[in-house]
Amino acid sequence: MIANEPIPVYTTLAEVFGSAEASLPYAARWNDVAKEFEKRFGRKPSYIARAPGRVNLIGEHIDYALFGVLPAAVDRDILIACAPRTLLPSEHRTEAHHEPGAVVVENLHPKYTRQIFVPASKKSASIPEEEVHAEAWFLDINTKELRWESYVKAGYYGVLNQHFTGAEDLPVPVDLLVTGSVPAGSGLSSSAAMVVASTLAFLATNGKLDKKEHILTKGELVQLSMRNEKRVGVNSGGMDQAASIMSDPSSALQINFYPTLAALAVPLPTRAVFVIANSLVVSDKVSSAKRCYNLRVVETLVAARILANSLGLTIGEKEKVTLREVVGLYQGETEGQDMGPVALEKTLSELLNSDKLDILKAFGQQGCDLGVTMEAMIKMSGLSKAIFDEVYLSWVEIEATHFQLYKRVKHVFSEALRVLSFQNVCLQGLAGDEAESLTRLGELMNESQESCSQLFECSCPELDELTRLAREAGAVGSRLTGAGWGGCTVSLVPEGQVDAFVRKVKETYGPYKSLEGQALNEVIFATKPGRGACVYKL
Ligand code: NG1
Repeated sequence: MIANEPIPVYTTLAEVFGSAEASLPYAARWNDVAKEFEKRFGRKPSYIARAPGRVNLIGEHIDYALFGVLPAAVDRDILIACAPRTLLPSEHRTEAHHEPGAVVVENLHPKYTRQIFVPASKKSASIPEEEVHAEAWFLDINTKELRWESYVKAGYYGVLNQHFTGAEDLPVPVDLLVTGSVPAGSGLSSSAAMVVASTLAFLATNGKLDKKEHILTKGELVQLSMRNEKRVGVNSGGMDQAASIMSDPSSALQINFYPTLAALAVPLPTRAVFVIANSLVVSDKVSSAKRCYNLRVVETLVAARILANSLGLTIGEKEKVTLREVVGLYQGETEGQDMGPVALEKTLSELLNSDKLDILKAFGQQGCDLGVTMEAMIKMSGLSKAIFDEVYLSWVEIEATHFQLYKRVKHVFSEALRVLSFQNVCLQGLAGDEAESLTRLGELMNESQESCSQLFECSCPELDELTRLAREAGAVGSRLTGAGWGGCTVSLVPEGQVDAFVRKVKETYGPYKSLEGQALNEVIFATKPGRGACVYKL
């Protein structure tokens, strides 16, 4: 089981990349960040934490409904060179960065300026009243606007609160230098890569990866990083952290979240090449969360309750039941049990092809284009307004006049089915005919794009256009990847046709016309599954 494997801590780059030869193209970048760390902080780094971005092949916006997804790590990543500083006795701590747990973080990219922050312990007077809760440590994270250091702080949060609960046990001050090659806001999950790398950097510098009595597993790091990332203000599912941590270069990763986190390597057809193309529309998930990402999380959760009620299932008043759990209860699955892919496929198809989802449409309305109002939604949920607010709105800010419950569930169920079909084609092949397999995988990707665009409304005109141009340029399938509303597309192109495909897209997609050379190569490139996160001990 991948989730039970330990977090790899390597001592050579050859181990990081599988062989000395494979490490060659990357060595200069790793050396540069180590040298630059020494120049800026006056000593060598003790560790370099690495976490990759990911491309999601199929299964969009269904991880937080607890359905399985199929991403793969890419070779673009975040590196954090880091070293602890000695914690001076209190009388010698003259500046903020001498305090226990103080962090000085710099970024090789000049756009991201140097930040210094000090975590406050619960007893400290500087913590705002409303933030004094069960946790031992507090870090001030701005959840209203996108700030680069928020992701560093998010990674630190869980490490502090999980590992430094005793009064005697204090975190060391740490210096960090970050460099990233995952384009930000592009749907390749630079955010999760930052959070995972940051979590690893703080664990390593505080000696928490060397503990003999408890070796941190990949599954535990996924759970910790998932909780950490939510601190930034986006109620994300666990796909990105799982892909960043558990990926393997030989295959894509089927990640299941229910009943527990589990990952399975899924080999891809040998002639399948996945090409990533950036729409050049930046998707700022934090600033748009209340109208986009977080709104979708709330819509799918409320829809799950309404559907459960209409199917006669019993759901506790304060339970935030997910769509996957509702499907399980409907099928007769008991707690902790997994009905398996065959039964899941059958149950999802039955629900989609029946009129059972009609309950989610607006009352007395023929079409469902308008969606339901907040008032109607509360009534449909069967909860009082007070309980509804507590369960569905107290932890998140959303902004909408109408809620599209029917369309969202149609997308989630059909997308979950497409993930199962995609895996089947990869695992079994279509009677050994690779061309036929590629065609089928491409169709599933195209259907996914249509569903994201029309039902989940997480595409945008540029993504629709870029996927269309990709199909015209020879892709057998093309879709947005990641949260959407901008960012990248992923296209499936048969091996041997990639160069012609890339050339054609470069010529036809409007926003690429002003780019040339390396800048153009940066926005469209072929990718293959990459390695998961690790720590390099220098
Ligand atoms: P990206 O593309 O990294 O923003 C987001 C979520 C995922 C998943 C996808 C949509 C985060 C960190 N990740 O991915 O969990 O829900 O959207 O499938 O928010």
